[in-house]
Amino acid sequence: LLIVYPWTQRFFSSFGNLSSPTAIIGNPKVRAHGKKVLTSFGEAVKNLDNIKATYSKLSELHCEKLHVDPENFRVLGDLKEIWLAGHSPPACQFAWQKLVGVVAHALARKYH
Ligand code: HNI
Repeated sequence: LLIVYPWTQRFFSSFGNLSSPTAIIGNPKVRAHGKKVLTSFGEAVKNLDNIKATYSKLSELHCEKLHVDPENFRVLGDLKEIWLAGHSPPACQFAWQKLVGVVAHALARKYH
C-alpha cells in the first residue's frame, strides 16, 4: 500500500523511514503494523456474525481520529488479493474478496 499508493504514507509519519520500497519493506514498524492489520482480519473471520460490533472501535479510529478515506480500505484489500492470486487457488481468492468487502464495509460504518 505504502509503495504502490505513496500518498498513504502521510498517515504513517511516525513510522520513520518510508523513503524507498527497500526502506518500507525493512521498516520494523511497517511489519508490526501489517501483523496488526492481518490479525484484525482474523478477528473478522472469527466474528462474521457480529462484524459491526467487532470493528466498531477500529471504524471510529480510522474515521474520527485518522480520517482515512474509506476507499483506501478496498485498495488495501485489492493489493492483498493480487498477492493471493500468485499464492492460492481461485476459491481462496474469492473467499478473500468476500472478506475484504465485509471488513471494508464494517470499517467504513462510522463514516455514515
Ligand atoms: Ni488501519 C491502525 C486495521 C486500513 C491507516 N489499522 C490500525 C490498527 C488496526 C488496523 C488493527 C491498529 C489499531 C490499534 O493499534 O489499536 N486498517 C486496519 C484494517 C484495514 C486498515 C483491517 C483495512 C481493511 N488503515 C487502513 C488504511 C490506512 C490505515 C487503508 C491508511 C491508508 N491504520 C492506519 C493508521 C493506523 C492504523 C495510520 C495507526 C497506526 C499507528 O500505530 O500510528
